[in-house]
Amino acid sequence: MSSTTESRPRVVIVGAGIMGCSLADELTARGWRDITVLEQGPLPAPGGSTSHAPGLVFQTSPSKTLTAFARYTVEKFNSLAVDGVSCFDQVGGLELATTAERLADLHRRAGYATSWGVRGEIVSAARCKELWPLIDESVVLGGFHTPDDGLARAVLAARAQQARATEKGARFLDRHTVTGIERENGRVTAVVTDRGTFLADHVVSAAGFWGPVIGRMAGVDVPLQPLAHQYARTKRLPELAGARAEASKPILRHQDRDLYFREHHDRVGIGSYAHKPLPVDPFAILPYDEARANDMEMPSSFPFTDEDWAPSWEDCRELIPALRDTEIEEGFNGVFSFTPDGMPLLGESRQLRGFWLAEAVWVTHSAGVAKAVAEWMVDGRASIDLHECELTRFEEAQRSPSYVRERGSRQFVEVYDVLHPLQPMEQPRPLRVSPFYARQRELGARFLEGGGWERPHWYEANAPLVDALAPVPERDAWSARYWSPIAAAEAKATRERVALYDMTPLRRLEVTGPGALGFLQHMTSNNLRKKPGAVTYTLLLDEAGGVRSDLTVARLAVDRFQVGANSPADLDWLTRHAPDDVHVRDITSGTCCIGVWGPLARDLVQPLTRDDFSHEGFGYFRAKEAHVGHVPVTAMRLSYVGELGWELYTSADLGLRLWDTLWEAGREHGVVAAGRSAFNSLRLEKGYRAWGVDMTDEHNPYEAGVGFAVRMDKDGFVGQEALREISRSEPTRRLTPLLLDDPAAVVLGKEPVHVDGAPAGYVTSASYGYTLGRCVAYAWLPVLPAGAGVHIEYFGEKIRATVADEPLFDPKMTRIRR
Ligand code: FAD
Ligand code: THG
Repeated sequence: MSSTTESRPRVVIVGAGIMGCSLADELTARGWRDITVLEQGPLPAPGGSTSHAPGLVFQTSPSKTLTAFARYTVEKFNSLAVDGVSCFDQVGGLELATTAERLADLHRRAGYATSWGVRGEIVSAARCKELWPLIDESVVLGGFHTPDDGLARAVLAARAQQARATEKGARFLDRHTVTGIERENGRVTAVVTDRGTFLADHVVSAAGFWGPVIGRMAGVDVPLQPLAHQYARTKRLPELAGARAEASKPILRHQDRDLYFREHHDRVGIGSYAHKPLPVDPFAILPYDEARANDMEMPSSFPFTDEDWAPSWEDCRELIPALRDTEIEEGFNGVFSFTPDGMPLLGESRQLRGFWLAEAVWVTHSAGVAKAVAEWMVDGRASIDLHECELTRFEEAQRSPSYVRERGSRQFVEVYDVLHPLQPMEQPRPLRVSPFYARQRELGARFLEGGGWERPHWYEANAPLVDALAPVPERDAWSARYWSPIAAAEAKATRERVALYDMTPLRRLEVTGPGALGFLQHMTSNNLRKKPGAVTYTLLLDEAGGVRSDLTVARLAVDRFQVGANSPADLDWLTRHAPDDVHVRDITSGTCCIGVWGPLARDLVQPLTRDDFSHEGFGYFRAKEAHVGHVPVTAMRLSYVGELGWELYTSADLGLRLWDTLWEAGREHGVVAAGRSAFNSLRLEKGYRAWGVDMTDEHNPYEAGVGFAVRMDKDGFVGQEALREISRSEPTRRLTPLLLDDPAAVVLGKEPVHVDGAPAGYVTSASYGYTLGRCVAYAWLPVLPAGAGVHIEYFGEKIRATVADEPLFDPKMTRIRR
């Protein structure tokens, strides 16, 4: 890029649905002018998903980021109007419960709303009837009312934003079909259409469910699956006769039957997720055809299939008896995008620089997404945490067409299900397994899934150990899911004897080359200029000082480092910044890792090796290449569970041998295999943060409690300038350790925390601390002194907790450093 284009980059956006229009507006609002939006269909309703979206906006989601997107959409659309008609109709939202399980879940959703700042309250069946007089309240147990939700007028909002962007210099060209993306040296250079070529420094695919088609032109995977979803309108209802407003009652969800409702004057509009998944091939959809413009269906609209609708229609009539006297007047099977994890696909592609995605975005989140992507493009970073949405979050194994199709379809099915936070998808499994998988199965591992990996949560083989425990408090049915008292036994065995943990899914990067040290020094916050053999805990910060990740960096040789990382985004971030004399490689697949931790770890490992594993010969946070039995390992003396021991790495082919060697030698020490459930408990007792849960790039290291890993006296690292400013001011919030007062109480994460009776923050992660005999919860809260009392809201109940001093366990580190 020449410097002139750098200051005034040329941007081409593909697609003028709600996403493309919002993005053009947010980019021009930030001073970028040279914006061209190419759209194959005719504006203002070009025929994508936006053209007929009924526009329901329920803001509340388990995801803080999605909720923030939705809040911004509501705020923005409320301020936009076309010809005096507002782009948002704030009729409120109402979610109904017809089962006890759903009612409990609504309490949980009310908790999310409070945590993320959305107004809402649980209401009685009678109040539901008041809000929606047509429902039969005898089938309803209660509801969740959110007065600030409502209806987005999606086409109007697209037009309004198009107009604003046009005023500031953007141009919108409809009836331009994109047919190719040109590139040179790994960068995008131009977009080809049936009516000419458009040079571009940045191209954003906002093509909705056509994303994979545009992606293929660019050589970029776009892991989304389009599915059809039924939407229908009834005939006029006498009960609604005379309605002057388009809608006056809250948008309504009946999730127990996978249905939602809105008014269209005196008709009712109904959407259903109850039918079987109806996947659509985005490559098979006919392009807009000018010659047939008048008789052509919109490409995103398929004929209504009555047989898929029939069962739902019965459910509608049960809830709203007035529907028994009417019929569906019109309906269609409308297509939109689903991703393997239900989250949008945002960000610049790793495969092609300058090629961005803003895909799989609901109308609900559109303005918030547009703002975040525009910030990202213009400033290099968004002001809110996007890690759940980043395109780079998927592993190689999660991008195959069959994975995307299976998971996408499953997302459709589960859209309104009551989902436990730990509940894994059932298919396709198993996908990735460690070399110890066979042994884990023999030991009765209960697996959950993460990043495609099978991860033992606990081992049934350890059940006999439960008898020797002090009684573990009984749990409510919800927190007892995906949990077993066996985790307590595994935690105890780790604290008292020794345990093997499968750490294979922990992401490992190798950074090599003459520039490796200088590069890592520049990219991270701690000092890595140490002799080979040193391991350092350090942070990846962004320019604003936000925590992008926390890493361990082992200097294995002068020019060779092994990095323990978090998400695939870390690989992307490092690769993106690496100079030519530095090579960054993900070595996770093909290698494996066992954590051997507990007071007897040394007794277990030392006899297996001629290398010195004594405290003097192998100090804390040191690394060594050694042999354990027949197996060459890289050993690192550190422990996320806060006990003496090592992470032992080897190649995958030798993994099983390593496991068996340790297992055999461990018998006399009472070794156990231990799972993630115990692991999470132990690390919280130790106060070790989990990146992505406890802290993200929204937080600086000081408030997150990892300021000890920042060396301000070091010469120049990313984020240092910003931290100079930040380190001078007093923090206003802090990642705060809490202990629940009642030894039998538990919370799970994301619950709101009340201080002096008012919501003040939210829990990040929580687990019962088996050593402490209390549930540990970390929460983002205003700065509070140790001993302060707070309340955590769990299913509508207020549970007492107390701010603690950290670390809660072994503050003098006597267990690790010996
Ligand atoms: P689109 O609106 O599909 O826009 C993409 C544009 O790209 C299209 O106009 C297309 O013509 C253009 N394009 C594609 N290929 C090319 C090419 N090669 N060259 C040029 N242009 C191209 N969301 C909610 O938030 N609330 C709801 O209540 C809701 N209900 C829904 C109900 C139905 C029946 C459907 C179908 C969807 C619903 N959605 C809802 C989802 C929502 O409509 C979509 O997620 C959203 O509209 C997607 O917007 P978009 O701009 O990303 O995509
Ligand atoms: N092992 C390895 N790499 C990792 C992790 C791991 N990288 C990602 C993630 N986990 C990083 N998180 C932590 C958190 C805490 C510690 C290590 C990795 C830790 N902290 C000590 C403490 O805070 O007292 C020591 C810090 C220090 O001495 O600087 O051990 O699990 N390989």
